[in-house]
Amino acid sequence: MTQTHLSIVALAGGVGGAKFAHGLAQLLSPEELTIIVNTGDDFEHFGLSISPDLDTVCYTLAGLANPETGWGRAGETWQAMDNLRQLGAPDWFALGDRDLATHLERTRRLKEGQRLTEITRHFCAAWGVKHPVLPMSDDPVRTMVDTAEYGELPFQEYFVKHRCEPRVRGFRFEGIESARPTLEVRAALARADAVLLCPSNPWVSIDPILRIISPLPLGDPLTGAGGPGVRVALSPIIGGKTVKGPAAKMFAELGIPPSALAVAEHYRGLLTGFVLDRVDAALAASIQAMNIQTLVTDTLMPTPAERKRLAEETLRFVLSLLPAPS
Ligand code: FO1
Repeated sequence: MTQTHLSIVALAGGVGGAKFAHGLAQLLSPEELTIIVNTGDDFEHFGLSISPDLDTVCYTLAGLANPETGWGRAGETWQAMDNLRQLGAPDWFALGDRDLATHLERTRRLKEGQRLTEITRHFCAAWGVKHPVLPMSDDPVRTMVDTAEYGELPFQEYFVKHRCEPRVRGFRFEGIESARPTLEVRAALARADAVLLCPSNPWVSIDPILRIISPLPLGDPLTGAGGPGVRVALSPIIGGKTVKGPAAKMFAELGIPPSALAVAEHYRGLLTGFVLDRVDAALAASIQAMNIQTLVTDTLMPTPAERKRLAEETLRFVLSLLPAPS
């Protein structure tokens, strides 16, 4: 597939989102694809402003990501971290030397008054990322995880420090009420033919973005009038498990058996299409019964070629869902 002349917006967070966005970026031009990224995972550490999901998406698109972890940079060195450890500093969040430069410069620019959107655009240009990567908002949003053992934990403490082990009772997105979608996010959604919800964690990666953009008109799913009528999600849950990250564990702890069907139900009322793995083919009928069209395919993305293949199949599916031109 080459030029589709479609305008696609992908909502992404975490490693699964970054991989799928990379697949899309191999097929669509920068005019055709915009990626809106979760910033609820952002936090301050050692006085630095860290935006893990933005960095994961940008490093992945730039071909700079660490292939083993999916986050951080390839060929990383750890001199600063080793020295911090020697000084007795907190070492639960691993900051590589190259990655540290990103946080130092982001923090400096934010302190100068630049918007996170502008800073991300500048970083993308420096790293050779051509597709627009937009933070969901320039206003701070902080995901808080309510846990049985520790009460409310800031997201990175839950995710990294406690290795997602505490039992989840719910989520709160601090600052979400006053956070606004940026002009760039509004413009991308206004011209979009379709919005794709990447195979990211529905609770902590996609929900904050949906909360931010929910005041914007999403259009009629049948006619496409008034906004991007086609909305397609990809399941991050395959055979009841997540490839990476705590999404399946979160569903279970919130009393919902984890499955692709549970993901489709989570987004109920929003979707026109849903992509699920072959191992979950038996769930397709129940999803179709919710008036959501389905694509059943291989959704694992172990290689860049697989990312591209899944993106290509998803785009063909999107094309089939678009209203016929009148
Ligand atoms: N994830 C970890 O599991 N351990 C880490 O030490 C860690 C460090 C880190 C540094 C920079 C960065 O951009 C991401 C980092 N991540 C780390 C990943 C990150 O916390 C999560 O992938 C996301 O927030 C979840 O979407």
